[in-house]
Amino acid sequence: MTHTLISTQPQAHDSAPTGKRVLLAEPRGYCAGVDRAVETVEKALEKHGAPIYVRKEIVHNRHVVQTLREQGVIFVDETDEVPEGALVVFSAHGVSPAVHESASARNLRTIDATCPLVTKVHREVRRFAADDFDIVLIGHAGHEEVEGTAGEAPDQVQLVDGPDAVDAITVRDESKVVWLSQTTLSVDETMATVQRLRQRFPALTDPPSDDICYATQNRQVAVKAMAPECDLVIVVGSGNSSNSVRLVEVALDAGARTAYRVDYARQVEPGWLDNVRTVGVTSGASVPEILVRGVLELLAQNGFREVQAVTTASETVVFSLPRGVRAGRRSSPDVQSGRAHDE
Ligand code: 0CN
Ligand code: SF4
Repeated sequence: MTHTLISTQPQAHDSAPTGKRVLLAEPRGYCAGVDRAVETVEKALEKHGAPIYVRKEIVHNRHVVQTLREQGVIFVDETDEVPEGALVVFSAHGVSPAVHESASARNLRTIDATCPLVTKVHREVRRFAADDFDIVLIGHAGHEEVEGTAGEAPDQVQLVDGPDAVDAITVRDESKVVWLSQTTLSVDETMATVQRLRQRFPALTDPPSDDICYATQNRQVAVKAMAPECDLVIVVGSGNSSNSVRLVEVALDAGARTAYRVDYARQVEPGWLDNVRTVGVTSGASVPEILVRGVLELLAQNGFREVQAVTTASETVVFSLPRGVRAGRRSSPDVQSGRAHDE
C-alpha cells in the first residue's frame, strides 16, 4: 500500500478568496463492487420488472436503498419473506451457504451481487477449513459480510473484533491458525489485532492476499493524506456502512481536528464550520457522487468555494455483472436456482 500523495490540484476559483478551502479526497465514493451491485439491481428491474426482492440492503447507503425502493425493489431481511418462486438479489456483502440453501428450498430465482472480493474471502475460508485450520476472522459482529463469510465454516471460524478480543480465542493446534478479515476494516486497527494474534500464535498464517479490499485501503490512504491539514473532515456515508464509518476514525487518527459522517448535506451542522478554514471531504465506497456534490454546494454557500483534489491513487477496477443480468452474453445462463458463486 502506498501513502504517496500523487497530486493536489485546484478545481475551482470562482470568486474572491475567502481563506477557506475544501480538500476533496480522491479516490472516494463508489467502488467496483458497489457499482456492480447497484447496476445488477437496476438491470434486474429492467429485465424482470417490479417488484423484485433484495435480501438486505444491496449496499449500505440510505439514498441508494430509498431510490431503488421507489423503483419497485422490496428489501427483505431473510429469504423466507420472499414469495415462493420470486426473484431475489443477494447484496454486495455476500451470503452464507445456508442462505443459498434456504433460497433453493423455496424455489427462489436468485442473482448473486456479492462483490467478487468478498467471494474471494469466502473461498479462503473454504480452503483453510478444508485444510483443518482454525480461522480467526477479524471483523465486526453482526455485520452481514462477516455473517456470510463465517457461515462458510461456522465450526472453524472465530470472530475477533479488535486486539482486546484476542485473549479469548482458543484453538486446537497452534501451528494451524490463519487470520482472515472483513473487507472494509481500518487497515491500522486490523494490523494491531494481527500483532496481538501473532504474539499469542507465533506460527500464525497470513491470508494469501489482502482481504481488506483495494477500495477500502485507497479511501483510507486519501483521507490520511489530507487529514493533518483539516480543521474538519466530512465523510459522506451511512451509519451502517463499515467502510464509511472507518473513514471518520481514520481521519481523526491521522490528525483531523474534527470529523463527522453525514448521509446528506442537510445534516452538516452550521456550528461545525465555526473557526474552520480547511474542510476535507470524502465518501464511502457505497456513496453516490451526487451526495458529495450536495455537501460541496453547501460548503460553497458558506464561503468554501476553493476546492483542491487530494489524489493518492487512481482506480481502474471494473467487475463484470453477475449471471442473470449479463446482457448480450449468449453463454450466460438466466437467473440461477440454488447456489451460484461468481468465480
Ligand atoms: O457501505 P457498504 O455497502 O458496506 P460496508 O462498508 O458496511 O461493508 O460498502 C460496500 C462494501 C462491501 C462489500
Ligand atoms: Fe467489494 Fe471492496 Fe467495494 Fe466491498 S468495498 S463492494 S469488498 S470493492
